[in-house]
Amino acid sequence: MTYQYILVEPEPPIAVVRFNRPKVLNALNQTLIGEMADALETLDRDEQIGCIILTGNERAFAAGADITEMANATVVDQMSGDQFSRWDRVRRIKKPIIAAVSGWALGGGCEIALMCDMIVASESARFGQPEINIGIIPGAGGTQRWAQLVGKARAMEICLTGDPITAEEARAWGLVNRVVPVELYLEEAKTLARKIASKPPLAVRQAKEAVNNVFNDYLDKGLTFERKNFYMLFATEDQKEGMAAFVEKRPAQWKGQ
Ligand code: CO8
Repeated sequence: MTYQYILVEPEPPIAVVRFNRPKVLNALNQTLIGEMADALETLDRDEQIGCIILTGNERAFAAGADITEMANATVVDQMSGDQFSRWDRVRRIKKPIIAAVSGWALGGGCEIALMCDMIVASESARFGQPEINIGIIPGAGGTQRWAQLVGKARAMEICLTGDPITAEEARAWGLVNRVVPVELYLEEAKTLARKIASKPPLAVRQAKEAVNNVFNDYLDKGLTFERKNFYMLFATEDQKEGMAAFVEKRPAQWKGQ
């Protein structure tokens, strides 16, 4: 499997899918999201693979959606692009996915980590939803999954301040399974993945599906609601200003327009 923005490293019975845009901290462009969905679906069909790891590099898991790609998008571009159909494909993967996170997991990057079934973090990992700082909100499930996983007060703070939390805070909040030194996080994720891959595959699949069932009804409605609000913000001047300010490396001037 050869892709432009990800690397796929099969190590049966596990496989590692690695985001590979290091110069922009693995910012998620549309092509990368499509490649991730393709690779995960291919591995999901591969009988040799029992568990999948999604990772980035030590400095960044992924610093969010590619702001340069989104900066000039209109509501019509957002709606007609139907980008979330690619994200939905990740939700349908039947094999367990472990996020091995070091450095920044922000915006859409954090949302990918939260879509995974478990998270192993390095001590340097930082989780957050900084969309508010560029005039938008999370669009790939952040408002819904944070609220479900850590409660309303913490979800509000994450989404309204944009401030990230540390790996240790994420562990204390129940978001992360393990926190280990940076040189060990990928190996720790592989050990966990190999353990799961050694279990009976059909029982593993049914267990994942059953746990996710707790969240599914609420998520289906919540994701639709969040997407509408996300799209709507692309009609505002504050979204254009917020993203232009990021690209031009200056503070944004909000107008409430
Ligand atoms: N998009 C595009 N480029 C990025 C992004 C990004 N999200 N993040 C970092 N980069 C680029 C920088 O522009 C910089 O490029 P250059 O070297 O050409 O100037 C390079 O990566 C390195 O970044 P910094 O120099 O900024 O590195 P620092 O260590 O100083 O700062 C930070 C690291 C704090 C992570 C900083 O880069 C930052 O704030 N990045 C943006 C974080 C952010 O706002 N993420 C949310 C994006 S919006 C989003 O994810 C919405 C998801 C909606 C659903 C999905 C739809 C597709």
